[in-house]
Amino acid sequence: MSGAEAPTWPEEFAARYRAAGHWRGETFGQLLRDRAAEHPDRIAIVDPTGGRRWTYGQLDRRADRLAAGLLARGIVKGDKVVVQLPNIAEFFETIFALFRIGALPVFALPAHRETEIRYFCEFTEAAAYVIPAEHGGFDYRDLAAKVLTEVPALRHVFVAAGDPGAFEALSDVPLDPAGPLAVPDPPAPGDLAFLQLSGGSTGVPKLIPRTHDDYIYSLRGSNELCGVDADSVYLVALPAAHNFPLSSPGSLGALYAGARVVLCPQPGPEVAFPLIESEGVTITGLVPPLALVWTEAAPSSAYDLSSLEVLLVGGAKFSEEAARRVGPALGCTLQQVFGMAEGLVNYTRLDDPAETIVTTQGRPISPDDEIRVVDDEDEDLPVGATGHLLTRGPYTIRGYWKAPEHNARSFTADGFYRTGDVVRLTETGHLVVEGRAKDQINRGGEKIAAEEVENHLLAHPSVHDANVVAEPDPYLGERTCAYVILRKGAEPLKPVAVKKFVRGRGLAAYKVPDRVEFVESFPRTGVGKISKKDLRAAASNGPDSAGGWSGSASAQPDAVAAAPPASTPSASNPSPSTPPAQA
Ligand code: OOB
Repeated sequence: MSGAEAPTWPEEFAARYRAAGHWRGETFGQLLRDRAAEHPDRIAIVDPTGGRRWTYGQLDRRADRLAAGLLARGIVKGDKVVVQLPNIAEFFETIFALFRIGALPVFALPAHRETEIRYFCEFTEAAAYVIPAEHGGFDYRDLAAKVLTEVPALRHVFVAAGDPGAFEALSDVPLDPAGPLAVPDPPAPGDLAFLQLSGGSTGVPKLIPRTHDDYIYSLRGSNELCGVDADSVYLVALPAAHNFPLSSPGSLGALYAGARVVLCPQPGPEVAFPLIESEGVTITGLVPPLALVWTEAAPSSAYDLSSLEVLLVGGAKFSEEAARRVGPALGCTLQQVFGMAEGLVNYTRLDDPAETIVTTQGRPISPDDEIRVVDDEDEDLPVGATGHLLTRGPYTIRGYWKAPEHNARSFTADGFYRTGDVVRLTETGHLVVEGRAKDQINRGGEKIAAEEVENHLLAHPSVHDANVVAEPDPYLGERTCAYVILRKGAEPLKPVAVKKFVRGRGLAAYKVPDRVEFVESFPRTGVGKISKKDLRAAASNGPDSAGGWSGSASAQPDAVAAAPPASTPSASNPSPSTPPAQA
């Protein structure tokens, strides 16, 4: 069952998924070729920056020319290329060129910084890194220059937009292949197409290997359930590389259908609403905080939003009250989506009763998605009971990329993925997300692994121990609170200094704790483990409510005189994985 780099589906399952017509032997390179042949002059990509509109024929041709140029630079099948691009047309030119070659995009987000990018480049032994010159006031060329000195194996940096500075402009790479592009060894449908990032709950993000066949099946299934066809216009409001706007049904679903993809440089109403009006956008996807903002802005907006038929909301739990407001405010159908980059995606159906749409997170795409709701001992629970969600199916991975130890924990012996989500199944087969068992903060759809941030806090010379938990936030749903125990005798620290330290470690800004609280000790469970549950309860009671456990019988002093060095395991991190910064 185990491939060299990642476990894959056992042949009996693969055969079943093929026989059912889920896996149809398609590849991304070929699907764009087919759409371009069917309707070369239809618009595929609208990029309002620079007023660009590429037809299917043009996108196909651009992908071919870039692929030829990349091949000439020595980028070959199986190579990894870290792609960190905002919502610009070159994102699609780049990934389709790589798909054609069989090189694998590694989907970084624009928010990622030195720590994450260095780790992706090192861990995947990336051959190239594709960036914009600048975006959101940040200079990616400086970041690339740092990463290049630290990761000598990285051979190329390509700048896809703006002044390339010391690097090569992506626009200088394309070559005119003599005749149709000849790829020496084109990818097969069962080959890996790309590596997606997991939200993660461990010290470093895990990479998710997705194949052409499995991902394209999820696109086809999503299109069907979301009503996407050749006349649809999909607005990419969230970062293009994230799994939700990429595939649920997302830009790739839209391209699969021969529809139009409109790139939104910013997700706020002031930028998105004019685009909805001018491009006749029919469908888009948002995380809950943005859906709230759109819902509030729409009734008084001067823009005509009547083309919008479907608003998908997911990535984090959408409250029932907020869900009820979407239809009246935006005049469209709400579709809740509960998905994960590892695979399984659930949608409420467009024709579900209104109550189902506002109170559940949908049901799986595929009749072959297997869902189990289990207790702590992996025993199946009856319908209606709340438990851990396990899943297996035709587009859910069987293991992370190069992570055998982690895979042994995250997957059951018979291949079910342990999602870390706590759910309840309704009589109609819909899922209701009730909570989370994984040690993660879901900050308005952005996932933060507590352990990753804890490891960075532990690297501070004055920090003896640290625990990071979620606290409720009216807008984001959750934000992060870090509880920190200082070393005995250490200079007192201010919360702002701790945040600055974490930011200075080169982390994406959304991972920097929103609140830092200094405590003398951590609450303990009956068996003496640190109780994150109690920390979460304290965090939700607001500032200065922590520490109530200090005098309790189960409390033990945590700050010891002879504190261990910052990188050694501590009480809350018995075996912290090496943070990317120290990798
Ligand atoms: C999407 O993908 P990821 O990989 O960033 O995060 C997956 C996790 C889920 O395991 C769950 O914990 C949470 O995000 N989540 C939701 C949710 N949708 C995702 N929790 C509650 N309610 C929801 N509706 O976030 C993602 C991928 C594809 C489509 C949509 C979202």
